[in-house]
Amino acid sequence: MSDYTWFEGIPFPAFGVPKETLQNVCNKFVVKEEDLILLTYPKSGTNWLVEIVCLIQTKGDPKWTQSLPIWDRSPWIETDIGYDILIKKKGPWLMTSHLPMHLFSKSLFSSKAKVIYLIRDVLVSGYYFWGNSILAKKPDSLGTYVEWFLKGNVLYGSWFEHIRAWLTMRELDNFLLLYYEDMKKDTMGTVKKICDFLGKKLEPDELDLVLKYSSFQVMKENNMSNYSLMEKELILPGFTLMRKGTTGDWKNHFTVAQAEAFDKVFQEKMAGFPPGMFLWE
Ligand code: PPS
Repeated sequence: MSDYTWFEGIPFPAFGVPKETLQNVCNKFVVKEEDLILLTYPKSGTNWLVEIVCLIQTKGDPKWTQSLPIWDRSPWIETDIGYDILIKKKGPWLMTSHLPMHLFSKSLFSSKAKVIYLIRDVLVSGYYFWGNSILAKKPDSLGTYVEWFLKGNVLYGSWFEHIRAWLTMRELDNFLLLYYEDMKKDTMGTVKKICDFLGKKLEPDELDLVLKYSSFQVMKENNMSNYSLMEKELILPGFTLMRKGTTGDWKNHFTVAQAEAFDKVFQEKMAGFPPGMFLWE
């Protein structure tokens, strides 16, 4: 079994996410008004979002995305390396986080810092990603992973609780909710939505460049974005960030019983949200 960093009853990767950093993020870190925070539960399409935001900032010029690792462009606040980069750097900050809401810096909730929260049906992606790294306990089958996932016994805790909590901010002006499934269907529409939210005006040819350089194929070949620079001792054969990049992959993997078990927990946990709130099939 992999070791974890346990914090407030939630397991985090033992490598790179120490308790002290989690405590600092939660209690000490002060978000600035001009910051932009990209928030996701793991495997929601975080890196795709980071790539798009970076390319919007450069108006489609890929020099930045092709010369600096993605985790240095938008540091992960809960990692020791990311936290260190952020506290040493003068703002405004672009940062990424998978943290559940109750463990994020309290300063966010009284600030006008912008937050983009991206959600996705993540289970199958997580099964392959964590299973091919040494960061998480390896399940003996997808069935076992489904059981762990439904109980929230996985890295970063319950996906359901993560979404429920962060979506309490969804009516705020400084909060943009995105869906991976929507991004796939209408990438240009999503990029324009992000531009509007950030107050960025890009020309049509610049928008085309954003799309081009954040495409699955280009990101897969970009060593600064495809995690090929990840420490080799953390990964197992078969590890990849850019696995398939599709929606609805559960249909290729779940048994009928697993799909029913998932639906049942989903209905219970997400009761209270308006119908049509979640876009996955
Ligand atoms: S992580 O490790 O939690 O930060 O992973 P995350 O980036 O959130 O999610 C990885 C999944 O996102 C897919 N991805 C993309 N899909 C479409 N287009 C682009 N450009 C893109 N970039 C990353 C990636 O393939 C992972 O999904 P799966 O289903 O595993 O392929």
